[in-house]
Amino acid sequence: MNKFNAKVGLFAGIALAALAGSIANAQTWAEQGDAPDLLPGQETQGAGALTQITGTHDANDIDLYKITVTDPGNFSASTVGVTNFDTQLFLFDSNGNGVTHDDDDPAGGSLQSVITGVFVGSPGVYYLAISQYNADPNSAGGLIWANSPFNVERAPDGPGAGSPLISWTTSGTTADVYTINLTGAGFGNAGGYFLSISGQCPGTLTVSWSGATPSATQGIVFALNTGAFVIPNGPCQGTALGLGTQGLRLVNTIGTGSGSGSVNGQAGTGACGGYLQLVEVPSCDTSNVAQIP
Ligand SMILES: [Ca+2]
Ligand SMILES: [Ca+2]
Ligand SMILES: [Ca+2]
Repeated sequence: MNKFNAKVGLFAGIALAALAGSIANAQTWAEQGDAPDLLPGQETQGAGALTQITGTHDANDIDLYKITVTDPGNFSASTVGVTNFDTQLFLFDSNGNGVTHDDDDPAGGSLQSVITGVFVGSPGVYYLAISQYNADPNSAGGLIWANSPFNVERAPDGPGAGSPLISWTTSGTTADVYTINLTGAGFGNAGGYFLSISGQCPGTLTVSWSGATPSATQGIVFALNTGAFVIPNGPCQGTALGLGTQGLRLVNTIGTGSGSGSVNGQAGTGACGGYLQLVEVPSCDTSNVAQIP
């Protein structure tokens, strides 16, 4: 990214603070109280990648979390090896329509669950539900997914497949604790502000964004590592990034246009494998963190 025309001022605090020590990551979300069974669920809150959710099922409990899928090609949610009971995982879109579901591990034959981005069309806000077998989601049309086959990740295939979540079946499930491991995911409070990077490194990269506030200003911030850097001053003082301090710098400030758009830049070898994140002013919303190819 060293040929991007760096600008200072609006985010000048970042350069100063790059000298400060790194700040611990907070990439796990622990259930607060009881996550709701239905939308709007419980919003996971933090910066950077969301790598794990931990929680507790009460008897007959369902827990639904608002997350973001930042990288559909690498998205996964899994309870295999980290949860003991017979789990089910379900992913719903921002309107509560079913996206993907698994009951029992398609690969290993265990009773825990794995879902991927295979049916996730685009990055954005999604709702991840964990239930204990055999509590299943209903829409106005009935079951959103058929009860079986168990060992197959499936898009909605039940009689209620075309309508959003409104209720769950109950079947006398018992209290237990769970852990869900995630990849390609971010926290729910990241909203719909997304960054993606295409192209080659070294070479020409295209940085694309969507879901920004129209006509706002955004900074493109680079770092060699992910982390939880907090902007120390300036208009976004206190905003936590998903970036660490290695090589941290503002590479450009640009408009958001209509809220989506793209910009090209030349990336040198020193930028390859690094990370970019967008910060919008004046809202100080942050995008997901994307890795340079
Ligand atoms: Ca719960
Ligand atoms: Ca619940
Ligand atoms: Ca299961």
